[in-house]
Amino acid sequence: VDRDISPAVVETADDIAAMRTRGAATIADAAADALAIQADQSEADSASEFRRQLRAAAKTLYETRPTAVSLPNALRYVLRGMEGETVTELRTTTITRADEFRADLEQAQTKLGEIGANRLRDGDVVMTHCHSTDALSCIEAALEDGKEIEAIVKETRPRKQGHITARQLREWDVPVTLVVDNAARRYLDDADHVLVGADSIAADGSVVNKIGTSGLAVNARERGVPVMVAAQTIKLHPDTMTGHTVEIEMRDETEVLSSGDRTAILAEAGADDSPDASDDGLTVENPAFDVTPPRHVDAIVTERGQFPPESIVTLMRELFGETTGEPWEA
Ligand code: RUB
Repeated sequence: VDRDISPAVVETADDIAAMRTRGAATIADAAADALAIQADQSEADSASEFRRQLRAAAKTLYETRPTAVSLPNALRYVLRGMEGETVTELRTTTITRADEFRADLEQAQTKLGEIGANRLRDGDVVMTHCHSTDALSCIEAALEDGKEIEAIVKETRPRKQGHITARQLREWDVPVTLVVDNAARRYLDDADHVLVGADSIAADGSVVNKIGTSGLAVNARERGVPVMVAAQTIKLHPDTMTGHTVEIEMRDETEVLSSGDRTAILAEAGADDSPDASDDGLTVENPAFDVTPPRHVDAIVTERGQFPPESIVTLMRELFGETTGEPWEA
């Protein structure tokens, strides 16, 4: 551990890794805030040392979770705004840039919500998956327009982010029907929209979001229910323009199967579950995200307007232009 990295940065990184801070937009906001704190608390005695510390802090934050591109996009944005010859100048520009990023993030979400709300009619029933602040912003704006909205909320195993969505919707007085993930297809007949967020959007219009999104989208297409993805442009993944794929995070197996349950399964099966049995034949896979191909998505709603997934690449080119290396690797 680098002793010049602020404990606040380490704490933010730990919170992201452990999912106490979660969801792509919230992670980006927390990361920008952490860089501002690093800039504020840095005791660097030279401009180059200050820059080194900020890059190290960004790297610590970057290495927490791999899938939501809003995290590297946030770090890149803040570090590119770090300008000046002296520590004081660098500190000021970095903090200003982080504040600007966070304000833009909030504004983009509000704007996106207003655009997404136009797709929702009075009396519509929306099916959600996971917990997405961008998706909820669309519902919030529709409610502000005086529309009545109901929600079918998928539980979202293994971490049950559906509970967070249900809590927020009930706070807004939206009637909620909570269902287990496996019941989604049955309840699609009652839904007018599937509304989800995104962790990353690739140049071909593929949507990377919470595991289960792709199956939901396939079922929705089969049932004729439109799939709407609410994603600020911070979710656009620049590396995918040059052929890179988005890494899907694999999380700990204990999120799916506790060690107690594992022991019980193996004991009941009469298998050898001694700790030194290196391969007991029971494998748990726990991917956190999946990829929904563009043909199963009807619209990607951003703060820059609504796009068919196949044309999102034009927006990406406009926003990112030529991509360069990561600033924390400079
Ligand atoms: C969260 C998730 C959300 C997106 C979008 O996964 O998949 O749908 O991050 O959220 P996890 P937002 O719980 O594993 O972080 O719209 O708030 O950015």
